[in-house]
Amino acid sequence: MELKDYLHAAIQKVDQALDQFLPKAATKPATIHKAMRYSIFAGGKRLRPVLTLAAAEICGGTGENALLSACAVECIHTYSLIHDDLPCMDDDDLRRGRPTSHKVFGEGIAVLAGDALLTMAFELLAQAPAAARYGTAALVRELAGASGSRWLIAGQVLDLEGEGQPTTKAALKFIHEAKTAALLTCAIRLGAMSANATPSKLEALTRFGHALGLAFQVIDDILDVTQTTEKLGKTAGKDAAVTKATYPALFGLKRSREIAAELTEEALHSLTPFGKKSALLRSLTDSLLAREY
Ligand code: GRG
Repeated sequence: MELKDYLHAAIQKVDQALDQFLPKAATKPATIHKAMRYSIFAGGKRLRPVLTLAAAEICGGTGENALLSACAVECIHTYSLIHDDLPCMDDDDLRRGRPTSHKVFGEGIAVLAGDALLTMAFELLAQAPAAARYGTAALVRELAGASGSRWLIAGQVLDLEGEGQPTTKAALKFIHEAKTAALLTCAIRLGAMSANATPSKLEALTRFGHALGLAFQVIDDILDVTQTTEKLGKTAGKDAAVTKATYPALFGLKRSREIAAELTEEALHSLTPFGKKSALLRSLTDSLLAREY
């Protein structure tokens, strides 16, 4: 199957499931449910839930069994974006091509919409079917770990504390692991776990997720410098404006592009055990290196 067709079908499945699982916009109190839906249906790339479905399939499982996990990860990701955009964090006006949640609903509701999506993630994941090797509690622990204070939140803390501060390559790599690679890897692992992946396949996909997540963030840093706000759907040039620690700031654009290519190569290499079955994940990986937003 062509990557474009696969993405179209997978995104449609995820969107339909999110629409089914999230409370309707009219559910009382309507403001919070409108705000949750506003951000979750704002046109994100759906990379993480697509990776969950693709990881399940490469391990011989079905997208169907991975759907609750896929939606849970997208809820966590969207919550992190809403909170990241708040005035007390990055203070951004634009996200996914639209005014940010706090611009539309006010700061209080934006905080609560993030909180509600975070909580919703675990309500969904708790209903995910267990596999022989991985019970539902293992899935819940996986997502809680990746989105907790050791990883996703750690990334945000270090990002906040690092603004305007000099950094080292190792420190920057850890920020990228925490704020991006951990949740992306978790998305992939949850898919594999839903398919009852063998420990060695789970391990290979964990290496894939780690390298892909780092490549994704290096490219995100590059795009912040090279693309326009219109193209990105979020404010371009923001990292340099707040002197955030980024790859282009530390290594320059040329070396950052080489690093992204090296990490992409590493991600592709980790798919070797899957042979021909990995064709789709390979083209998805290649397409992320070439992405423009
Ligand atoms: C827990 C508040 C909180 C934040 C967590 C730093 C951070 C982590 C979030 C800020 C946004 C950011 C730069 C995250 C890093 C990962 C990343 C590149 C997110 C954007 O992901 P895309 O491009 O977004 O997949 P879409 O909108 O397409 O889903």
